[in-house]
Amino acid sequence: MKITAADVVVTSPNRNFVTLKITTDEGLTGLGDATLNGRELAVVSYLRDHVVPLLIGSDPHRIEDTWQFLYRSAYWRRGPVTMAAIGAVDMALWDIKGKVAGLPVYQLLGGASRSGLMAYGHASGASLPELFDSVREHQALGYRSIRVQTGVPGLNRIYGIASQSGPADAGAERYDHEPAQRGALPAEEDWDTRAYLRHIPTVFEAVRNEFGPELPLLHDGHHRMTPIQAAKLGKSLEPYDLFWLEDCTPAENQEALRLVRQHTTTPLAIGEIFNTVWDFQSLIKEQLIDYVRAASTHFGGITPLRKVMDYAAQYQVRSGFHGPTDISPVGLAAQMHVGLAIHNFGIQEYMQHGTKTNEVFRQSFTFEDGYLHPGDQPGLGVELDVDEAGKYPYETAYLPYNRLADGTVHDW
Ligand code: KDG
Ligand code: MG
Repeated sequence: MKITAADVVVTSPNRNFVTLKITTDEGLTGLGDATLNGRELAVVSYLRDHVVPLLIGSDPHRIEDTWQFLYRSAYWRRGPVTMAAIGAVDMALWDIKGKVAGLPVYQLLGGASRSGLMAYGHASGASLPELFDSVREHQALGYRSIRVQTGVPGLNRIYGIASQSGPADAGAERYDHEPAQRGALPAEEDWDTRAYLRHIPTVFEAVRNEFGPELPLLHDGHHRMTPIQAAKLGKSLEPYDLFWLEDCTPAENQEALRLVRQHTTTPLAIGEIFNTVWDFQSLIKEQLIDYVRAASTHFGGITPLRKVMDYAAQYQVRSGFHGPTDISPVGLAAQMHVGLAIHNFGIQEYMQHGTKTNEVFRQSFTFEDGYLHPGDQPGLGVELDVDEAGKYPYETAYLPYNRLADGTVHDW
């Protein structure tokens, strides 16, 4: 079998997505997600100009070899653009292999290790009453684990508060553009870490009082704290028994996690902006984290995601793959197959795509009683409706950024 075509499809139904569609001489097709939120067109060029010409005529069955060839022959290794492009090729080849075998990809990875994937959704509110409504709304949608983000008194606009609120049946449209926003320039948000550190423990105390001790609760610090601030937050949240505290410090400074670990037993999750297995090497080996936040899309696909999880298994570190709406249904499906197959699955983030996105990407996964399952269609179980995709041209959109009260740019 040979690859005869590889097309890059850009579409913006509810938000921008970049999808690679590989076609073989036997008429089979495979899909890969190459969406890099806010920098989408850089990956489009990388694929169209530098990867697609290398794929034509090659054997789609050679997944590992193709991955190593694209990674090593570029010479310029790693980085989100390169790894999103390689990830899309890798997913598309697994999709094709599954279709040839007549099996869902999880069967090719060793078969199911569980019947479903526990998923968490995003509850948020500017105030406590809004937050409680949002938690109830997510419970009504079926979620059994919930991420909690709230407004902070004195700050106007911060990460993680859904831009729209509404009844449970509108939940699927809530995260259309989140957290990127359409427009020519990025939106500016404000930040004050001391105000945040004072407020967040009171929020978790209130949520525990309202919803009891059982509900698994998560929180995302979104890279904003210094190591000692993160240590303080982890310690102050211990009474509320978090499932995890995510991205408590900026990911570049991995030594920070040593200091945080010395002070708190709150479990730590990190890595949604990592793009290779090597980014996790020390953190896993030194047991500085509890959950791997990588996404198939930005991490080079299914092949390296499986490898990092096998490595993590030796250190009792579990998966918590990144699943916001900027991971397309193809990328989400890819990591659901990995999550179902590995032994050390932890939890899967699942925010729900909008209606138009679900018309462009026809999916076969299910979400029942808080558990996801990728379905049993051969391959990844997602098909792209190219005509539907064509209705929605790319629209410029950027992630917001932060400034402190004195105008200093801060981590977002
Ligand atoms: O594109 C950036 C988003 O994917 C990110 O802000 C979402 O932090 C995020 C999360 O945990 O889902
Ligand atoms: Mg995050």
